[in-house]
Amino acid sequence: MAGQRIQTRKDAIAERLGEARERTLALVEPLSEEDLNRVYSPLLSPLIWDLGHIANFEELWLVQTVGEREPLRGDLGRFYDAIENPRRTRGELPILSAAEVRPYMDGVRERTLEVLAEVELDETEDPLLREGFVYEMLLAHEHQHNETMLQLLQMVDRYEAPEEDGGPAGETVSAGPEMVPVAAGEHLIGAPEEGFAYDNERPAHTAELESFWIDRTPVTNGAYLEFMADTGAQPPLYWERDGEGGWLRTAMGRREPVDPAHPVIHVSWHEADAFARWAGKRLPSEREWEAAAEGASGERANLDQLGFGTAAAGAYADGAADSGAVQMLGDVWEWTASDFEPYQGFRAFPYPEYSQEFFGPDHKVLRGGAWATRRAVIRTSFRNWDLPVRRQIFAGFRCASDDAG
Ligand code: AVJ
Ligand code: FE
Repeated sequence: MAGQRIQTRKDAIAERLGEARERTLALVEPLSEEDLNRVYSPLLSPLIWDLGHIANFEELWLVQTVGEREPLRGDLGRFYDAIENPRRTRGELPILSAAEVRPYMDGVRERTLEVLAEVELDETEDPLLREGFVYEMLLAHEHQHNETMLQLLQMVDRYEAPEEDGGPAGETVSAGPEMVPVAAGEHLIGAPEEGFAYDNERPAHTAELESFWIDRTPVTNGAYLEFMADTGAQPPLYWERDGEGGWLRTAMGRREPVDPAHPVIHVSWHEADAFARWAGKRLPSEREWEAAAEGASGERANLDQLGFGTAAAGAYADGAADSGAVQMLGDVWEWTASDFEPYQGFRAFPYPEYSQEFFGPDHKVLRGGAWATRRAVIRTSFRNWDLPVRRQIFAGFRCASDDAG
């Protein structure tokens, strides 16, 4: 019986690894070799680097560490180390070419599946293997790199998005108050000990919060246009004048009128913070955000790259949090007021370069995931972070307030 159960777990892991790879390859399928190698921005790696890095990270953890085997291609690892090689230098590294990277990805995957067949996932004290932790980490890693790839794909002219079912186009838009209240009291923050989560989500703890109000939906393009008109603020990334006083979105080489009903996206933390103050509000702390997100549905949310864009603010109301806030998960990452700091009792696991290297006042926390985030990555305790000047990430925001405003 136990053998049967383990086999099922291993089959499920193998299937999910396959599905993750299918999506990665689908995203780059329309691109030429030249597109894959092209450096579009010093802020983003060429796509070819992401592909090699995904496979090299898999080799490091699932073949070398778990399987105690030698790497296929010697010291390749040093060029795919994200900390050693900042994004602006990745276009110049002697990494695998478009012709070499696919066989390398396939070769690593073959060995990953060999090791998976041998490994003990249940009757083990090894925290890396228990409940398949390292496999969950690898799945999340490939999924998360899809999102960095999508950031770059926003700059690719006439990029043809892969056809996916179940996009947000047909979702109805709910009406409701501008803000919803969250009662004072203790709220559970962070991820429990069981199940996969990143080290930065642990340990779980309670936070005593004052009562506060939070916007029911993410801030819209329409509201952001008012803010721009009133203050002279810059437009979000990928907006251009249409020549008649309006604005166009130009991501992926398209030119579409900005939809005032959709959440604003591709704004920096500084811009989000300035908007909140202009509106007489503030950004929520990350703990307030998590409290307001309790009960939000990850199933009824615009995630997983399905529609290749946002849904209108107020959509997916049946996925609302207990607070009544909608779209806490999906559509746009939401900037919070908080610096990325460890929770009290934090322990780096399994490697300090995922979170620990980034703790401190330089990075702000984002919550909730975006349309470009794979569904399996996100949960209400998930913490993302970036520099407050960053605009190429899929980030918007919603405001909070101490009173009803
Ligand atoms: C959590 C999105 C900030 O992209 O730098 C990918 C995720 N870490 N490979 C990043 C990550 C290692 C990370 N973020
Ligand atoms: Fe990575």
